Amino acid sequence: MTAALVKVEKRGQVGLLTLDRPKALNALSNEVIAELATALRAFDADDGIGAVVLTGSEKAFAAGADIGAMSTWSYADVFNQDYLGHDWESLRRIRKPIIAAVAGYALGGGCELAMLCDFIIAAENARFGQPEINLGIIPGFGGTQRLVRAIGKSKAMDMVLTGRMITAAEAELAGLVARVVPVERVLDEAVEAAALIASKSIMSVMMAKECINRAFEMPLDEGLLFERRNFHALFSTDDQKEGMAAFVEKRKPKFTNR
Ligand code: DAK
Repeated sequence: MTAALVKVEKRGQVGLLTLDRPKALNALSNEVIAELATALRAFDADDGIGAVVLTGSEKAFAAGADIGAMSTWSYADVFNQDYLGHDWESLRRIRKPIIAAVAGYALGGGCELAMLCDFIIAAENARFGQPEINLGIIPGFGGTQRLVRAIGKSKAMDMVLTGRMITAAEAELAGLVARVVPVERVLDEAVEAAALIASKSIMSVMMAKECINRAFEMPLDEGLLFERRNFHALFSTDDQKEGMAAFVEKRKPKFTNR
């Protein structure tokens, strides 16, 4: 049996996934993405898990898709096998929040994977980049789309066209990452944030995630209506009654996710 490329752990109500292919700086082979997709789907279906943290090593979150594997492929090879299509696409369907805890390199598909997560907590040594241009290709999983939405056209053009890396400090200033912390804190910070999220009502958490993601897809008018309908819907839940009763009674809420 081959060793797992993604370590799967539970810390209370937090699912923790660690990319574990150190010799290739966590390069995202088909096998890594398939394991990641399987583990995320399992956490998504697990009632005991409220949020997920995805991390790598201190040196690399992930240095991109596997260049060795890609190097000899033709257009027909990648098109016919829908290279990285199915499993990568399925990562977008996860309903529970995913926090990326990024230390070291997050390059190419690694940067795209971090951006696919709901937010990024970066270590001070994190480096983000879309260096595909140096390989004669372009980003293939959202680098030309999510990056623009995250940091705007000018900075996205700079990163994608020059292939240069940006520091954690630059990434925070640009709005790509939510927080920057010392490298030894990054995992704990992300797990604590995930535990805090997991302590809320999962229904409101998942609806909030859906609403925010819809902001990228919909005109404002439709997005506001989508938000309002979800807001209305939450008044049918036990957790809304419990959350508000607890506030009025000055106690902590006990959510049941119903
Ligand atoms: N793939 C395979 N192996 C990699 C790798 C990668 N992306 N990055 C690093 N490695 C391997 C190196 O080959 C080396 O292996 P050995 O020689 O020891 O066997 C080992 O990791 C350590 O790397 P270095 O010796 O280079 O370490 P350094 O500290 O000197 O440099 C570095 C670190 C991260 C700056 C450097 O390794 C580097 O530039 N790596 C390549 C970064 C890169 O260009 N990434 C973009 C790849 S293209 C799609 C989804 C995703 C994508 C496309 C489509 N669809 C859904 C359609 C994504 C594409 C990409 O990511």
